[in-house]
Parts: sequence; C-alpha cells; structure tokens
Amino acid sequence: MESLILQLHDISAVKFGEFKLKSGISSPIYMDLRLIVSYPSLLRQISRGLVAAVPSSSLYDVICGVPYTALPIATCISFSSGLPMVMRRKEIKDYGTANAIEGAFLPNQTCLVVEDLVTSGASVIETAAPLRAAGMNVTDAVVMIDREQGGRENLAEKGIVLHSMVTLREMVRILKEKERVSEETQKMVERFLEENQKVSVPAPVAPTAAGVRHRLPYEERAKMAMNPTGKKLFEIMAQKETNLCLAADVATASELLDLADKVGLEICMLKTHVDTLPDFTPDFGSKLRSIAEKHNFLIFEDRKFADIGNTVSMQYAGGIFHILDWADITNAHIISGPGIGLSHGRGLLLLAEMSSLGSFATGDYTSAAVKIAEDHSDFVIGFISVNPASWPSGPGNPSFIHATPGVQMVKGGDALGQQYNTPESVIEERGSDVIIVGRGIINAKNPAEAALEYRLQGWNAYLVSCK
Ligand code: S5P
Repeated sequence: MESLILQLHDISAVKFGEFKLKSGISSPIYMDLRLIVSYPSLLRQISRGLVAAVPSSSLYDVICGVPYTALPIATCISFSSGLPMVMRRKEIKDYGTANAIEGAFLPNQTCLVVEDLVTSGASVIETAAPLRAAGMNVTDAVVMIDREQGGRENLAEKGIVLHSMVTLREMVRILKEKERVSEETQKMVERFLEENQKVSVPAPVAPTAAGVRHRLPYEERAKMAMNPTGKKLFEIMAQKETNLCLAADVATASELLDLADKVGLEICMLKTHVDTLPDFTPDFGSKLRSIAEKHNFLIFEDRKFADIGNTVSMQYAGGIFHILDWADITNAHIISGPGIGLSHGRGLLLLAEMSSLGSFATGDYTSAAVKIAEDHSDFVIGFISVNPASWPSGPGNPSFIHATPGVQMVKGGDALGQQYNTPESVIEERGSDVIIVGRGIINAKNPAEAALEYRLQGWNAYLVSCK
C-alpha cells in the first residue's frame, strides 16, 4: 500500500492546494486518478488491491466500473480475475437499441460496483440504480480511496456495503511519514475531514431518455388512450384505487368464479388461462362477465397468441372457448410479426418482455414490440413488460399501459424459472402500471386479505411515483 501511495504521489495523482469537488465542497487535497491509465503497472497493482479488499470475489457474478475513471480499473480486474464485466452508459440516446447497461448479464445476478474514489457515494448510487433497474442485485461496492466523508453511510442507506483499499486520512499519514508532505498539510487535511464528515448525496435528477418518467395519474392517461378498453382500464384503476390484476390460476372454473367474486373489489383486472380449466362450459364467459360487471373489473384472457393472423383470428373468435365473446383484453407475442389480425374492438397487450429466467424477449425484440404498438395503437393498449424503466425510451407513450407479472411480497422465484419482484419495485423502480399477482394471492390462507394487501402496496407505490 505504501509503495502504491508513493507512486500515486510521484505521478501527481495526489495534489495539495485548494480544489472544488463534484459535491460542491472545497478541499485541500485532490486525487486525479484518471492519470493511472498511463501507468499499466500502477493499474495492475490497484486492480489487485481492489480484489483483495472485498471478502471474496466469488460472491459476484459480474463487475461494473463507475464511468469513466473506474472503467479501465474494472477492465483490469475482469481480465485478471475472470469476472465478467458490464458497462453502464452515462448517456442514453432516445433511439435504436442502446441499453443503459451494456454487456451480457442475467436478472438476479450480483454485480460488484468498482470505483476509484468515494466522497458522498453519489456516483456509486448513480451506477447502482440502472444496474438494479436491469434486474441485477447490487450489494457491494469496492473503492480504492474512501475519503471518509459520508460515502459509506450514504451507500449503506441504499443497501450497499462499501469496501475500501485505503482511507484518505491513512494515505496522508503515509505521505507525511515518508516526508512527502509537511505536518502542517497533514493537519490541514485532517481538520478538513473533521469539518466535512458528512457530504450528502445530491438529489437525483429525473432520468429523461431512459428511466422512470414522472408518472401521469391514471385518470390523465385515460384521456389519452386511443382504445376504449385501454381507456376503461385506466378509469377503473383510478375509480377503484387499484392497480392489481389477479392471475386466477386455480384448478377449476368453479373455483375461479368463486375467487373472482371474493377478490373482485380489490382488482382492476382478472387474468385467466381458460384452457387450463377442466370443467369449462360454454356459459363460463357469461358467468365471469356478470361477476366482472358486479365488481367493475376487466377480464384478461392470457392466451399469448403467436401464430399467423388467419389462425389467430380463428383461435380468438372460435374453437371451444370463444374468447372474443367474453374477454375484454387478450395478449399476443410479436414473434410472427405485426399481422396478428385481432381487430375486433377489444384490447391487446403485446408481450414485450417476460418474467421468466433466460427470456429472449429483450433488447431489439422489446423495441420491436414498442414499434408495433405505436403503429397499432387503436387495438394495442400496452405491454406485458418487466422493466420498462430500463428500456431505451423508458416506459414511453403514457397512453400505453404496462402490466407486469412475477410479483410477490418478497423477491425470489419458483423452481421453473419464474422471477419475482415486489410491488414497490415493479411500480416505483421498474416503471410499470399494473402488478399481476397469481400464487402470491391464490396460495395465501385468505386470498381476499392477501389481495387487499397487494392492492394497498401497489397503490401506495403508484402514489409515490406520481410525486
Ligand atoms: O412473462 C410473463 C407473462 C405472463 S402473462 N410471465 C408470467 O408469469 N405471466 C403470467 O403471469 C403467468 O402465465 C401466470 O399466469 C402469471 C404469474 O403467476 P404467479 O403465480 O407466478 O404470480
């Protein structure tokens, strides 16, 4: 460590004088670690030191350097440790396929944030946000120099543990010991650190191109919706104060009708998989419709159409289930292109993303769903999405609704790749509008009580995100 600090001093990466920091405070010491790119041996030593500063590098699936100074450091760590790296873009263009996070990663992977220097921790927090929005867990950050000015505490508040190679105080002590700075300078730095123990994190600037928009109230969006069913859904949500959709994946039609009546008050929409009901009879649709009218919710048959337009039209209107007769909303994959041919005056949700592990509905595929929706806004009312805040355009056009499955009170998953996020995360961080909850409600001891709890959580998250 001593030799590293002396080398940093040799290349003038540590300067003494009067400097204005990013956080606005003026400091008697300044570190310019951008210089280290010109000194490969230093870069190597720093990378090794950072790896040694975390409890175990095997705890992480990927690493991400805070742009820009820590990018080469993270690259070196990745190269020497074999840990894959992802990159956070600082600017996101509002077109094309630009992602906030570049590189290959999977949701729920744990990402270690790498930084050169921490004062308030704001830069680490700024980098953790899009990583988290992309579905990764960010629990730790490692930094070369901790200025000990509140960064550790600010990061802890955001659930991030800070590991550091050296503190600023320690660094100055070594420089004094090796007669690189005077006692007077050392004292000045120590006094400055005493007086500036807590530098607060500046208030976040609302993301523009990507990230969560400032959410318009559902009633405003009802006025913008092109499709009458989309409009009605927004109106019901505003009137009933609920953004909860029940995924009524129970074993029989009779159980489903019973459950629909019990939780009807709490929901804006009830989602069915009608082809799973062994006791389906032709009057199922009219029975469900009368419960839907009694409690004022919409019916969404989760049919996930995926064939050519002609076949889909037959599957939609005909067959055993006659979905067109009783469902307000259905959904479709975009795999077969825009000609799915469902234009019978109901509402359609496009599957832009899926909640299951390893889903291929990402990146360009998701962007293509957005394009098709824009071109067919008379019938498309929105998307099944998982993290619209991370899309290049963010959640986009407010007349479209985002409905998100994979919701439970705690993060996790099932044995077959389903992945769960909390109502708060789905609405506030991921920018969605509707939480779709299945087993979280139907497997509860008292589904009506559970539905009430999900409704309150989803609604509170919506109110927070409107502010
Ligand atoms: O990507 C998706 C899309 C859908 S519509 N992931 C999903 O889980 N769904 C549906 O949401 C799924 O078919 C199921 O009906 C519901 C989630 O149920 P849960 O029991 O896991 O909450």
